[in-house]
Amino acid sequence: MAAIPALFTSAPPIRDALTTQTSESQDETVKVCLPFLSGQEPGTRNDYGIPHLSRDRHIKFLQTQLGELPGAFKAMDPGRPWIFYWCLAALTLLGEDVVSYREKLIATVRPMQNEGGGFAGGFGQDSHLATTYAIVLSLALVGGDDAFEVVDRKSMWRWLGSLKQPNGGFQMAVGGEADVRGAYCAAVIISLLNIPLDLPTDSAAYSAGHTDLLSGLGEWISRCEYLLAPLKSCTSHSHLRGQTYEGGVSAKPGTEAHGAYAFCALGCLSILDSPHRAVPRYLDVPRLISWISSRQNAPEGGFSGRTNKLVDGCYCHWVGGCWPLIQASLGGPQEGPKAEDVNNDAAAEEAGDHSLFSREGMIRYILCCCQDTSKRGGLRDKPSAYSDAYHTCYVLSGLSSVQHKWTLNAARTDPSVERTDKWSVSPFKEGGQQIFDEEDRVRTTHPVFVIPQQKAEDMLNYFAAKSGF
Ligand code: FPP
Ligand code: K
Ligand code: ZN
Repeated sequence: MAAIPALFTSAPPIRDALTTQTSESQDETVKVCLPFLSGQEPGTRNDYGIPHLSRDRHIKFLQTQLGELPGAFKAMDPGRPWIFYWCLAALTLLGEDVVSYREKLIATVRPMQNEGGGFAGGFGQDSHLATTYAIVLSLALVGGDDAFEVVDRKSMWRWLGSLKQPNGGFQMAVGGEADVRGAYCAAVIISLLNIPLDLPTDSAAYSAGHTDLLSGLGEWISRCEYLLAPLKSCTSHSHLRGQTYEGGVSAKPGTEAHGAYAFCALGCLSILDSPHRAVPRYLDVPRLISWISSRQNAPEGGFSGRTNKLVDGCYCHWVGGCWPLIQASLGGPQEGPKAEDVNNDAAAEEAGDHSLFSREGMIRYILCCCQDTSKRGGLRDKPSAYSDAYHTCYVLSGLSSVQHKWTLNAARTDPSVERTDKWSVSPFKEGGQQIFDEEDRVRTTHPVFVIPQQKAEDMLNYFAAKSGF
């Protein structure tokens, strides 16, 4: 067995001597993770000291999470649509066919759609952007015309118009808060369902001078780049950006930067236009890279969501999933690796690893620390936490993103009509050396839509064939 690099088996060499509650939680986290990273926990490991993916256990865990759900009308739990998405997306990543859930999903989500547009978390509740996003993605995952036809696109268009704010952003629900989640969810929904962009004339945003659903959204996002007010006055930066203190993205202007919002901002911008155009137009990319890079920890190898907080498996997606979008923002359209080179270790070694983060660290954190290898199965935040559907979905999405390389092949030519670019994906071999076994590879998931590329295209193509409603 190859030795596990000391970076992942020892405490950090440089320490801040000041003890605080923050440093104590950090020390505790390292203590909890080290036995898992250094192979002291029981279980089979590969030649690199990494446990295998407990695929069957995770599949059973997800089936239980989905199966336990009560019948269509019984529960009023606003979080149910999320469970559908998390479980269906995670099962798909693990290689399961989720088409068999189609009828059950259709029957369950149909009554959640409101006449006024959008979906609520339960029958009789108000529509919410997060719920609607989770349901639209779930329908895309099970696929098929019957699933697509559940959505009433005309009332969806009216409802989205009522969420669009005079400042360009989106409220999560009518009269609710506007934040970057809303911007991303709305952009995904508008794009996948091919919602006509013309704003309904009774929209408050229309009265404020906006003409379409997506106008002013990039500018609104640029105002979420974390801002430290006192620095703003002493800079010559453009008024759009201000002087960013950390370089991350916050939920809404003036609040703390968090990884989940960085992903939402990058995802939304990559829908507004090709990432190499939209991202640098609205965000300060070097500072964002600096902030995102600072999220990865050693020895844990995973990512934290914000400065001075702990690693958590779900950030393997929210932060880890930023990298393909950052890479595309920097490199612009290019050819993907040639098929013959991908499977040729010497060629992969020569091509090198130009990743801006440690793929090895991320893989180690996921497979060593995030798997519940007991009978329960599922993936988790960290070894001291229980597995759940949310972490199972996002840890596996992160695993997929680190095991593959996404390339932006061709940018859209007319951003006012096209809402996607051409992407391709290939297996990633770290400098020709793959530290996980091939049997532990999961399926690919689109870097913007976070469902398989084919599933996103099926939905896009279905609705692209409809002009108007
Ligand atoms: C802090 O939680 C977490 C947040 C401030 C962000 C939560 C948002 C998401 C997970 C993404 C939502 C995205 C969509 C598409 C709806 P915490 O304080 O418990 O965790 P922390 O200590 O790791 O920051
Ligand atoms: K957390
Ligand atoms: Zn988490």
